[in-house]
Amino acid sequence: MKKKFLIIVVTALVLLTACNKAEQKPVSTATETKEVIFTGNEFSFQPNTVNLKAGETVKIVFKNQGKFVHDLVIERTEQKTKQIGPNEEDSFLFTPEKAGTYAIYCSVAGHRDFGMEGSLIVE
Ligand SMILES: [Cu+2]
Repeated sequence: MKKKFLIIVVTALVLLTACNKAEQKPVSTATETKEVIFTGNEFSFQPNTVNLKAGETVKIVFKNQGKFVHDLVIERTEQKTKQIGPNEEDSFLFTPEKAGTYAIYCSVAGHRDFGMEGSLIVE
């Protein structure tokens, strides 16, 4: 009787271990790159303030929903989209190294003065 009980316990343990092993198997180590999508028109970005984490790579996507050519530039970095026409989009990967506020703006002449700017707040 005692032996039978022991066999059941051992079988249960073996099954449990097998289950745990299956669960611990890594599904995927690749993490998806977070996308931050900005739309632009005459003359603003939507959204115009976005919070990011230092050291975390994000894909900055800019979609032109206006009638003019626009781009998206991150101040103090070399990073920007191409100047794109209506209904076009462009993107780039951005990894903010340090905490702080990075201005974004459209570099087409006059657009920033008309309000085409915003902020990336890096924590
Ligand atoms: Cu513009």
